[in-house]
Amino acid sequence: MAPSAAFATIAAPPALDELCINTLRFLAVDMVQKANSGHPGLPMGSAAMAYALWDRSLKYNPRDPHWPDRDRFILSAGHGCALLYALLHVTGFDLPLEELKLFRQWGSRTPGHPEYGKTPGVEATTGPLGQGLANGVGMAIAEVALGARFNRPGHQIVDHFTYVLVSDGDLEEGISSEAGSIAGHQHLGKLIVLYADNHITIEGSTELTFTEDRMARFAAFGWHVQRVEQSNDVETVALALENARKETDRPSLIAVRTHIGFGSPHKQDTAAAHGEPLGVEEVRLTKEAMNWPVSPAFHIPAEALEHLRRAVDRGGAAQVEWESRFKAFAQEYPALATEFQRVIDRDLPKGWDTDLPAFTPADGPMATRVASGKVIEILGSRLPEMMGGSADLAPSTHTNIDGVGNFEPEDWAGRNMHFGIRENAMGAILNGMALHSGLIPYGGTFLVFCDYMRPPMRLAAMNALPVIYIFTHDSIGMGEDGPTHQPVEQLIGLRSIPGMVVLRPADANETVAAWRVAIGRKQGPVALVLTRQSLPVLDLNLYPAIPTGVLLGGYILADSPTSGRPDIVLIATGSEVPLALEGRERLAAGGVHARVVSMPSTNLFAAQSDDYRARILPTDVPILVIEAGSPVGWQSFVGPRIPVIGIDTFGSSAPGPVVMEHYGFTAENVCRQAHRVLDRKKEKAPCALESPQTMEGSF
Ligand SMILES: Cc1ncc(C[n+]2csc(CCOP(=O)(O)OP(=O)(O)O)c2C)c(N)n1
Repeated sequence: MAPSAAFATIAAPPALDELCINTLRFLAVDMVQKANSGHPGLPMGSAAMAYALWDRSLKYNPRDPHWPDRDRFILSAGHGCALLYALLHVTGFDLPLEELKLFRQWGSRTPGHPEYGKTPGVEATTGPLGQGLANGVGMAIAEVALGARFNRPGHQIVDHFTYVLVSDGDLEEGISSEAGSIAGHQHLGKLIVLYADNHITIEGSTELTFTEDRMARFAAFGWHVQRVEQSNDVETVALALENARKETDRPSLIAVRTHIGFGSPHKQDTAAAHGEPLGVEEVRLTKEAMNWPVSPAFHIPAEALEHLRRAVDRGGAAQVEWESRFKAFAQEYPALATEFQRVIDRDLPKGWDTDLPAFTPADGPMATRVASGKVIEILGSRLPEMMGGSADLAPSTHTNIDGVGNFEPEDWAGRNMHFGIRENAMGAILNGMALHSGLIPYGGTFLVFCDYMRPPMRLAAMNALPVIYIFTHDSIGMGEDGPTHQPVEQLIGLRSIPGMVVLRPADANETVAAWRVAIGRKQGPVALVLTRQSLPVLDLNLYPAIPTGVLLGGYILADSPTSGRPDIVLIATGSEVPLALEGRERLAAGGVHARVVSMPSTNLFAAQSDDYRARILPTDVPILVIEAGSPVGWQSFVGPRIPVIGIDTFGSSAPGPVVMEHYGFTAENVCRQAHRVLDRKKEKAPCALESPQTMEGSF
């Protein structure tokens, strides 16, 4: 599809092109040299192709970096960010030259790798190689999904391209195959990837490690592939981009034979140009060789700036043109236009969470994954922006929404996504969808496999992206599949990601409340950690605190029978809450008054006032924690000497209840350990009629 008329550009004469490209090159060189840190090589080699894109076809408005129908540009090779900052400055984004001079310095808007939210025009935080490419796939998915939902005959209000610039490292990372395969399968024709094919990585030539035919590989994924041999030939790159845009049925890869450190007499085409400043002398020699003034640094020729800054008028006109089209759309489809604005702003419709189900014990024991599936059904029907799926585990993770169809090339309006067994790409695609805006993305797998998507989860948290993860089979209680599938250290791993909210609900009703948190959180990811095994439904008549308590992260589920101070507080999460309740009964029979605190989210609880936390966990009352996961982390959270019934080894293959019992997750052991906490000298505690058979857990 060709760019809209309002976006047609007039090519500069070749000499002016070269001046503009060298402006970008030397701004990057000077930034890295001044910071004495950074990566000059990729910017020097890729400046021409980036210029060809930004000057000839990229649809963006430097004065409004958030305009919904702009083209997206992601620098997946984030280490080359000096190039991106140079582009943003010269084209007129709010990034003054002063900021370029503060590259990589404390408090600047030009950090060492692009950070979403810090620099206007940066569409994604990049640096961990491969992630940006998969983010681009997510953005391209968001574009077609929103187009399918909102576009009407004669009204193409969602109609933009997603461009990604990748390096060898991006394509070496496995995620590029995961994401490339999905993009090809989905026929994402408006995804265009420029590949800086410079044959160099940090350790030397790509001949060392990377010798497959990359073009054939992407062609096999179903991509349209092109090669450009002369990276500095702006017209050829522009033509390849034009061809790529015309190819609407397949994503495009354009491999451009670039030269790392282009122009540097001693460092071009060597790994030395990759990750360190050229050096004062080499900068001088490079500038002389390319007929560029050696000083002052950060030189921007007036003609180049004048030409590049035309982006402001051009982008402004493109936006105005879109806005007038949107107005016409709004006149014909007012409700749809209001809805479009709502989802782009990630506002929730009124009443989205009214009358969510209240489960009763009469519903029978229910796994929290099953309860979650029921909530997804309801929320999915109320929130058409909910879109997601699973990494080939939907029947287990209960992530599908009935009746909304599959997202597939024949039906981009479908909302059930099949990511295939590609967790890393799934996470990064969800990030891309969230970065695009207009959708509430979610993805599911077994909790143990969240390790496969840790890199994108970390980025989601860093970027405060509203992505929802549904992790089922949440403990050794999942049973027969054994230690490879039984998560132990994953819970603390997730909780330790700054900005990630983890919720491990104790029953179906806590699951409803957990979903309320997840959908209501507009900034930052939420991980829902759910059981495979059935759990009793907690009676809301007996435990009325559940719906509001979950929102606070931890709350008193059942207090000591006397209104006074409890003898002990039992903190439990998820499937261990029923054990704590039963343990409390047994303790009561022995005259010990226990309070049960359900703590579905340590993250949310930690965010409450000191006052609230002290009310729930009085500082002078002993505590026992019960959680079928690694005990690491609890002590720093509740106190250094607090005992935990947890697991400090891997699980075992056997039916879930057997495994749980062997690792000490029984009401009897809860009772016994509570007695030990209260009176370590006591030999026998009145917790069971027979002598205990269980192991004690990592007490
Ligand atoms: C996941 C990940 N692993 C390792 C790195 C460290 N690293 C940064 S750039 C790079 C490779 C450089 O080669 P290439 O991608 O070809 O970039 P170029 O040399 O062209 O700048 C590596 C290993 C990283 N940023 N991300």
